[in-house]
Amino acid sequence: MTTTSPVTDLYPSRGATEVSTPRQDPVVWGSPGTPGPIAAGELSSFERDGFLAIDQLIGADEVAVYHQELERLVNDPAIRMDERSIVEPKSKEIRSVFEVHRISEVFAKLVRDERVVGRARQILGSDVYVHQSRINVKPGFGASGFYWHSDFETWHAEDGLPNMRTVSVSIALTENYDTNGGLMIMPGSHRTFLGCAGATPKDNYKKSLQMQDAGTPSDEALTRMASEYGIKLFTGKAGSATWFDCNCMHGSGDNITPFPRSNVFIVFNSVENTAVEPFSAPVRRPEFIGARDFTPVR
Ligand SMILES: O=C(O)CCC(=O)C(=O)O
Ligand SMILES: [Fe+2]
Repeated sequence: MTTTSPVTDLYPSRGATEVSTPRQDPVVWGSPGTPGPIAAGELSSFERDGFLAIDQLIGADEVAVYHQELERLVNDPAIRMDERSIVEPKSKEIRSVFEVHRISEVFAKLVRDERVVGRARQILGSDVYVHQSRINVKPGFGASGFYWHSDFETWHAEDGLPNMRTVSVSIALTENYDTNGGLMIMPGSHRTFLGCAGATPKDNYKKSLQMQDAGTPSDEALTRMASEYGIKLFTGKAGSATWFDCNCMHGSGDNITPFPRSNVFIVFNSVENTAVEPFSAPVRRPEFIGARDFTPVR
């Protein structure tokens, strides 16, 4: 069965050719004066660059709690068997665990933390719910990277998010060095949407979670964008965080160091931008990857 959305598709993708569309949406949806944990100057740099780095979002004692919880999840045989766990194709180690805010009360509390959800509300200018959460474990000695992509390209094409009103935070639970597969973003790339060439296969998500294929930009587009925007690597101690807009072109390399790079990602979407049917995919992805419960975080 083909499901397509009746809502206007502002961002065509997965057609015969790759196509660029200027961003049709604001980056910061909240009004500048609205109080919150983000300072006015930081909000305008987020708007310009598409990201905001925070040196210390959570303290060392809190990091210990969250890191211990990550270890517990990764070592729990029941979690390994769960469809929400994705394993590395080669080493069979856990690569990601999705929906950690539902699996774990510890991570649920992190989502509700005002330092976290408060920033998301401020950027998106409304109440927010969690579209996706995951831990990306990236253990040492060969964990594979995440190829270049815009999250919004997938969330629009495969999950049916209509507008760019979604923001992610990546919180470091181990130090992110310049060597262990840290997040890389092309600053300013969030202002242009790159619609990717090629139809979405059914069950695409199963493959794409291990290795991205459909929704992948061409070498030519990446060369053009990297030349225009440059590439910024995010490093920081455990407890640091990177907020980034849903349409940033980003990715990360393999981790061949002995030092794990383990981060928790939380994706907040505005309650005024709830998912409709996928814009360019035959079926919806499972709810543990693209939520259909739009209950606001309180
Ligand atoms: O963990 C990373 O380095 C990047 C992950 C990412 O881009 C994603 O989960 O969508
Ligand atoms: Fe991503």
